[in-house]
Amino acid sequence: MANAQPVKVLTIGGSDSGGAAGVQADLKTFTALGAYGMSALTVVTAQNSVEVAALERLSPQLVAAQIDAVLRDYGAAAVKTGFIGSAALVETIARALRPVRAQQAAPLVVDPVLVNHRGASMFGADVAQAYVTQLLPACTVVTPNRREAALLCGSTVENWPQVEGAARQLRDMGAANVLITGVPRDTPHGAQFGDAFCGGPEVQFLAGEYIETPNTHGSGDTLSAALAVFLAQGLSPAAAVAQACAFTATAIRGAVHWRMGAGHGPVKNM
Ligand code: PXL
Repeated sequence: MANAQPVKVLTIGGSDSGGAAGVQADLKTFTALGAYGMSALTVVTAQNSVEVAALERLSPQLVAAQIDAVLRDYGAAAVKTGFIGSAALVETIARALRPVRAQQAAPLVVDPVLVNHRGASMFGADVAQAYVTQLLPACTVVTPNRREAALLCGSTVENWPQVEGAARQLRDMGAANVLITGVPRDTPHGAQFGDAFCGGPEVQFLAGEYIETPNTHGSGDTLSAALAVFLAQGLSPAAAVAQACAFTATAIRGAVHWRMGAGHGPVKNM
């Protein structure tokens, strides 16, 4: 149909004034993939490609009010969470999402934003614990990188056997599907780089390519946003993950030589 109504997708996350990451990356990705984007902001950052200069949190009441307002009128065919940043807010969001999960069975993608781009933990252990108790049991797919998987599991996640163990553990914690991003794997043909997907007993290695570029700011947001769109469009989790990984690789490749700011620039997700 030429003018079919788009699927409606809600992102719950932070504003990046630089437009590379957070809700801005999500909304660009939604539009690029033909979805109708809606947003509930958790924090506002003053940020560019070099630094986060300031950050202000919105009240749990205002975050819940945004989610409620969107869901009771528009509804959502899928929801993703990004930057949340406090245990109380994780709980607020889990509670606010209960109706859409129960009544509309909307898929939920949880991108557990716990570390900065250098891999350093940004919050106390209570935030990771809140994800484990409140959001993992409700989610369709959780998309941690290796460091985030380690914080959620309370273990080291460096090599492939540890990645496999963490993926299974996250499923045991209640996540229906797990995608651990940016993982290494030794093969008879040498070291490979990719992602690990687990939607059942087996953990699958999804081979990718390591693309050398400073412009990866927002790549994780882009991946989880694309995943939410493909789930909203009715793809299975495994198919949606494959399509989202392909979209993200194309977005990173498309911006390899950009020089948008002086630091870590955006990916081409629009
Ligand atoms: O990419 C993770 C992320 C999510 N949300 C916000 C961010 C970032 C990283 O910069 O600023 C608001």
